[in-house]
Amino acid sequence: MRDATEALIVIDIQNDFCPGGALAVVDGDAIVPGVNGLMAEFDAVVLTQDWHPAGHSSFASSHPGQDPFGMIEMPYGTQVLWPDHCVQGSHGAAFHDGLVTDPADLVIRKGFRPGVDSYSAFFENDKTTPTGLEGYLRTRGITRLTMVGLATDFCVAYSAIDGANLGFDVTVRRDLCRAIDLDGSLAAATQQMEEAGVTLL
Ligand code: VGL
Ligand code: ZN
Repeated sequence: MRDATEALIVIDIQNDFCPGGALAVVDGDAIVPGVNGLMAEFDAVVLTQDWHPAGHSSFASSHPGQDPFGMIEMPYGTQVLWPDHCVQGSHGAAFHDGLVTDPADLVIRKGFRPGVDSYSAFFENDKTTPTGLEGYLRTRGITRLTMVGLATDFCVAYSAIDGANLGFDVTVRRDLCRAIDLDGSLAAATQQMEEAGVTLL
């Protein structure tokens, strides 16, 4: 059988990132039909799922006196504090109902360690703890990645930059992503993706 070479990486299309969810991204659900339609064009489809234990250290509620969207210093660097979201097993952590999941070869969960957040599909926010996705892709002979999903300026951007730095040929379909855009985070993430050599379509 021909080796797979090109994977579609579908980032965090979960209820909590869609309208009505705990950390809703404006129009987050609007990308679902387009993402579904793209799956058949790829040798491999990987879904990522933000998957936090209750009381996760990225939740503002875990830090007395802190509000969502504030910042704190963690041992691994500055961390944005989020509303409680994508708690393991909750409806919010489930994939959006309209997302077709049967074609996925792999679902990679991230953010399950209580003390460290994980935006990227490749590394946790300490930038050293791997999720295992790199090994999966390499052992399947995959060299090219197309990324879509939520949110453009956090999990998509971190995944795209790490992928490019690992030597994958990475394209982000911005029409099939939506952003949180916290204090200019979308512009900053766009610039960092460009600098990392990510192709932005
Ligand atoms: C995400 C913030 C917190 C994302 C996940 O999927 O972009 N953002 N957890
Ligand atoms: Zn999260």
